Amino acid sequence: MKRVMQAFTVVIVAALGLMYLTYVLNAQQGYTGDNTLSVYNWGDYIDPDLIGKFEEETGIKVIYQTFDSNEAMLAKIAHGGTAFDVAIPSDYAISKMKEQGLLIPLDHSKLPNLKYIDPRFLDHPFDEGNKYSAPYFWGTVGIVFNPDLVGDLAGDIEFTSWNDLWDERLKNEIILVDSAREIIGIALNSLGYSLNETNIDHLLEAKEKLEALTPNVKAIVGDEIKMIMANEEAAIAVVWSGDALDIRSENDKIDFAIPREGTNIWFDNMVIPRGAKNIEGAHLFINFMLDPENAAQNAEYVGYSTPNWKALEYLPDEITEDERFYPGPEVTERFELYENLGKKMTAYYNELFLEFKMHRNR
Ligand code: N2P
Repeated sequence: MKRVMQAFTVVIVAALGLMYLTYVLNAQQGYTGDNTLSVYNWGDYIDPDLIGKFEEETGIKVIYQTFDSNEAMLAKIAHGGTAFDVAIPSDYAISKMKEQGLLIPLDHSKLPNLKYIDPRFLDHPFDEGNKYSAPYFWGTVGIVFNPDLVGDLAGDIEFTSWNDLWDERLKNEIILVDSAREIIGIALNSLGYSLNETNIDHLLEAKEKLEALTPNVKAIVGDEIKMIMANEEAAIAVVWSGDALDIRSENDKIDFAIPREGTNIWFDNMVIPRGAKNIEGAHLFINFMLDPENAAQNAEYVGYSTPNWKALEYLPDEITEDERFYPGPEVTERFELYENLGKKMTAYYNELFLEFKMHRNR
């Protein structure tokens, strides 16, 4: 009996030793828990090689899903059916998620690479002290155009004003990004109103103005915009700034303009949504994306502007010095950040956008 007990003790001690060793080895790699990490990001918004690199470095398998608007992302996370460990919403959506208790605070001690973020992109009112969010990409909304195709139709147009989109020579030539705030926003901008307008008369005026754009609108789509523009199937598109660079990498004729009335400036940040199953892994992922070399590789691949000052050193000067993609603070000061307009107003914007889309199909 004594011998059996001794053998039993040896086996238990060996098993515990093995468990401890695995733990230490994993911990050295910064990984002590679950083997998967569920990431929820915008479409076309990461270099897939970086996912592979992260998996190799940590032994964590990434399950990756995408969304194409903040509204779609918010609905899915608020519904709670799927647990995500990391998501990448924009500023006003982060403020909404905070308000609805949908975010888990970040542990800054696990994010040493935060020091590479330009202070200009930290501590914004949508998340003071970056308690819940770490910067990923930033940008604006503008007009991508093909000067040859526009030239054939209306050579004098350079899109210095949002109102140029309404020129009747541009019939069936404009592609719009399928996103409510952006599209209501171009009408608001063209009328000189705020992108956070809550005055119903002004909003109805904007909707009427949008409906007048209908003859010029060829399609309202998501990431397909890039293919349509690269293939020269349309002359003009309203898109987020980084998409312009991505299209340009396929077709160097393509140009990009930010109209003089101003535009939206946005900041997309990484967060950990409520219900996350791998909080440790989420911090590893966020810190990995904050690493300057990884951030530069990501920016080069997707075309968007990085908030990582150190990453800028690895990027071509012709891009980081281009004011359209890296506008300085004196320029962006004139741009407007979307505010969290509250449930009712957000629903109203969505409804106006839907009505515009329905009007097009009539
Ligand atoms: C689209 C990513 C755009 C993000 N692929 C705009 N916030």
